[in-house]
Amino acid sequence: MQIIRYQTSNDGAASGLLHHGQLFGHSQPFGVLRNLLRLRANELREQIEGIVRSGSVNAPPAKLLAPIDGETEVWAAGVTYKQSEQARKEESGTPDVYAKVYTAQRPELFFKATPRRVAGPDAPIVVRSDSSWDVPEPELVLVINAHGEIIGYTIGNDVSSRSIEGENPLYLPQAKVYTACCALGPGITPAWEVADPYNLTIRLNIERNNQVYWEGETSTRELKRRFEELVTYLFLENDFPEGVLLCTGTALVPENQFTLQPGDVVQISIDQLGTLRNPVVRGKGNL
Ligand code: DO4
Ligand code: MG
Repeated sequence: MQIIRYQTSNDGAASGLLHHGQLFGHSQPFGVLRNLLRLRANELREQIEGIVRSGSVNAPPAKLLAPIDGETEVWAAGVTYKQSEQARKEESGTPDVYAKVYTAQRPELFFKATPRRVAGPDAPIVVRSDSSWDVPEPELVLVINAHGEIIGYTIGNDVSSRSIEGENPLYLPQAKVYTACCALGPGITPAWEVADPYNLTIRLNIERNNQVYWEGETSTRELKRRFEELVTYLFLENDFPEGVLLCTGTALVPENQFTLQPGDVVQISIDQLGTLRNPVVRGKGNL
C-alpha cells in the first residue's frame, strides 16, 4: 500500500491510497498530505485502515505527483555510507571534513528542498548549467511526522553537483539546492509495512540514448547510522509542523569520469517502495 499524491481532472492535486492497484480514499476527504503529517502515527494508521475497510475503490490515477506539499521540507543526511565518504574525499581539496563527519557523533544534515523544488515521478530533474560534474544520488527517504515519528518511506534523488561541492565544501548549498534539484516518489509506503528498513536493496539505472549507460546496486545494510539518530539531531532545535522528509544518504557513486547529461533518464528502485524515474535537463530554463 502507498499514500500517493496525484493530479485530478481539473489540474488540482489530491491524495489517496494505492492498494493492490486500486485507488482508495477518493470519495472521502482523505486529506492533503501536509495534514496527514500533523497526525500521530497511530492516528494515521487508524485513518488509513478505516479507508481501506470502507472498500470504496476507483481506477488508479493517470499522473502521480511528488508526495510532498504545503510547508513540508526536504532535508538530507550526508556521508552516511563508506562509499560516500570515499567519493567526497576524492573530489575535494579538503578531504578531512568528510573523514571527520563520517565518524563524528553529530551527523551531517543539510536543507535540501521545498515542495516547489521537487520533481515527482516522470518529471524532469535539473543539472545546473554552471556545473561540469553532476550525479544522481539514489536515497532511501524517511517520512517523518510533526511529532518526530517515522511514518513511512519513499525514494529520493538528491541530485548534486560534484564540481561545485568539490571546489569548496562551503558551496554545498549551491551544489545541492536549486530548482528541480530533488525527485521524490512514487508514493509513501507506511512504516508498519516495512519489516526491516535496514535491509532494502537500492538500484540505480541510468539510460542514455535508450540504452543502459550505468547501473549499480547497494543495500541499506551498509548504512553507518541509525534512522532514530538522524531524526533526533534533525529535531533538536527544529520544528516541522507539517512534517519533514529526510534523505538518508547515498552509497551509489558512479566512477569519477561519469557526469549526467541532458536526455539521460535516471531510474531508482528500492525494495517494497517501487521505482522513481526522471529525465534530466540542463538548467532551469529547459524545464
Ligand atoms: O557531504 C556532502 C553531501 C553528501 C551526500 O549528499 C550523501 O552522502 O548522500
Ligand atoms: Mg546525498
